[in-house]
Amino acid sequence: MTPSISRSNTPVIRRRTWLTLATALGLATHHAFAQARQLLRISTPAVPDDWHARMWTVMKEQLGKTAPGQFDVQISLNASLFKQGAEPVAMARGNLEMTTLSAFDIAKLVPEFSIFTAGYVIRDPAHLMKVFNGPIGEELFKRVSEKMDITVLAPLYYGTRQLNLRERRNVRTPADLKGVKLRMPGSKEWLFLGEALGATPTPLAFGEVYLGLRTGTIDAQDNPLPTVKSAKFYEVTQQITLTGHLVDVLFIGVSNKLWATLNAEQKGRLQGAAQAAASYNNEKRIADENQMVDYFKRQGLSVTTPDVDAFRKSVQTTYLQSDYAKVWPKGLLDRINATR
Ligand code: KDO
Repeated sequence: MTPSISRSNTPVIRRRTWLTLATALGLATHHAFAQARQLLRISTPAVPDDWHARMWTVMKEQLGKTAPGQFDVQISLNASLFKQGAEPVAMARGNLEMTTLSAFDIAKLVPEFSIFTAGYVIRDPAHLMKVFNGPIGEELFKRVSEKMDITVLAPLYYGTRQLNLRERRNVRTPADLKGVKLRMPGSKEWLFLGEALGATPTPLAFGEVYLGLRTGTIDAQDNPLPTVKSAKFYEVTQQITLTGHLVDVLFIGVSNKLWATLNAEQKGRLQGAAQAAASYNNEKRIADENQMVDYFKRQGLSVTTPDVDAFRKSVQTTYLQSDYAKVWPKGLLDRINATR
């Protein structure tokens, strides 16, 4: 067959061959590009409306701008990928790249971290950020990397934990919580905090708390107020008691398995995006926390203020007399207290 002649004088058959070749090349490049993207699977028990869930989208969007096409960020909320507390093991096995770790998760493997699981140690969000963004954080994150194979990219303020009771009760001091089945996440470090508050701690995963409160298998739970709102615990409780017992922190962590494969520029981009996510969370959460008491009152809950000094004294004494305090590095508590 004689090839027809195009206006450009290029034989159509040759043009088609070029087109096919170019398309194939394009596809191959696209494929290689897609393959080169670093898989970043994120798992968290956080509910979609909570700030530490939304912040992952902030991180993803920032990475999309600063490192386009380099990361494949997959966000799983509501503990739909790994159950609460199982994330560090999943990371060690190479099944997960990122999560938020609590001080309680870390204390299982880095015992000195239990200092941050003790009530009334960190004073407020500003104190928390100073402690973790300074030399204390640096030293402790080194230990986390060595012992857990996880690099901490950013600390974040999770909020100040308050008591939230299913039924109204006069709570002034820890003695008033005697016999109250207080739900705590399922590890001995968490249960100890519940005990130190004077209650009967009952382990339960975050995702089961709503039903536990509704059915009465638990009498109370503790969480920061923005989470009481976003997880809708206020629908199944009648009282909030402002114990303020734990100014809680979470850490955005990445597995060292992934971290080691990144070049310096990618590390910088990922750290920058994680820090932007943490700042977003902190800003939104603090603003939200300030309006929460009014919000819950409007929802018909009673919001009470106990004798916080009595709680502080009792919780601090319980911790200082416990085995936990025995592994706290000498002088660390004083250094934390002295951080301003
Ligand atoms: C909870 O289970 O009470 C807790 O607040 C513990 C935190 O460390 C963290 O795991 C949090 O749940 C989840 O992110 C859900 O908000």
